[in-house]
Amino acid sequence: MADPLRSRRGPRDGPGAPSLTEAGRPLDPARLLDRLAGEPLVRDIVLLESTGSTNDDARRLAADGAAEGLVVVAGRQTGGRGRLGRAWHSPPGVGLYLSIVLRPARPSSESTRWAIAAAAAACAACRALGAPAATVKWPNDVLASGRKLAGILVEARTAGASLADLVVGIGLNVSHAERDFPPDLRIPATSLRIESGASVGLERAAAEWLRRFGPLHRMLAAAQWDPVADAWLALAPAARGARVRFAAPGAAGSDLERGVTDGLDPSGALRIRRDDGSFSLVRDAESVVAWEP
Ligand code: BT5
Repeated sequence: MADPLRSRRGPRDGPGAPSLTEAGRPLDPARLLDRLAGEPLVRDIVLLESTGSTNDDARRLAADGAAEGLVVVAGRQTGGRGRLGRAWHSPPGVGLYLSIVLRPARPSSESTRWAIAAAAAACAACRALGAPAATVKWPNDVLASGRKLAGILVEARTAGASLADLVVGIGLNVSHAERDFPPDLRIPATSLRIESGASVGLERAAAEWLRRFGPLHRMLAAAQWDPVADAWLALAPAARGARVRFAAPGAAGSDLERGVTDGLDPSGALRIRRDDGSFSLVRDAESVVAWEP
């Protein structure tokens, strides 16, 4: 991990600091904590100018005993990760790359609930930050006009059947221009700036997410799933009533079935009603190969 700045002051504060508008300025931990006044989730912030992956850093700190509420945030990532070994493109200065350590005393089978909560909070934050048409695609992509605005990566460490700790990472495209994205993304990408034309600062983006995620996390930690699922469903129009083609668990790779989405089960899996009235539960995004209008 490179150069942690644990202080609550940003690296550019003080005399001689460059005068920058909030957009384009590095995230400042003190200003982020000010913005979070009244939201108790964040206890400490590790700010890194550059790192491999904030999720890796947060997992290491969690394994070393970091308390719930430790946030790792970086100006850029050289090895930003998505799910299944995929990369998260993390150029300097334009994106939010943030991970938080959580320690809910819950069964490990519930870890996907936190991905659902984090995605709902990210989508609601994006709506508040100038992308009013943002929606969630199951389980945890935030899209605007079919382009990806944010992604969530939840990684759990277990102790027996319980969660030892959870690291929830968010990558949110804030002030990218079109040219800042690589051409070969699976889903085209977008940013808050592209969606709204307006400038959003990284602290504001982080605060909007954390202020929404905090209450959802506390509900899940208190075993309250329904309000979190409802918050997510309200932002995920394709999660109910959309025709899909999907691979049922255990099916051979090319063996696809058709059905209609029917919300979430309590583990966060997508329920799909087949045309014959039976149900299937899908647990990984790759099993749903086509969302039909
Ligand atoms: C995700 O994975 O969407 C989860 C991304 C989580 C990133 C955060 S950043 C802070 C923390 N530290 C980390 O190392 N990770 C977390 P997935 O659903 O697997 O999507 C990955 C796919 O999204 C890639 O294969 C690309 O096609 C696409 N992609 C990569 N970078 C992107 C970007 N900046 N914007 C939009 N799409 C992107």
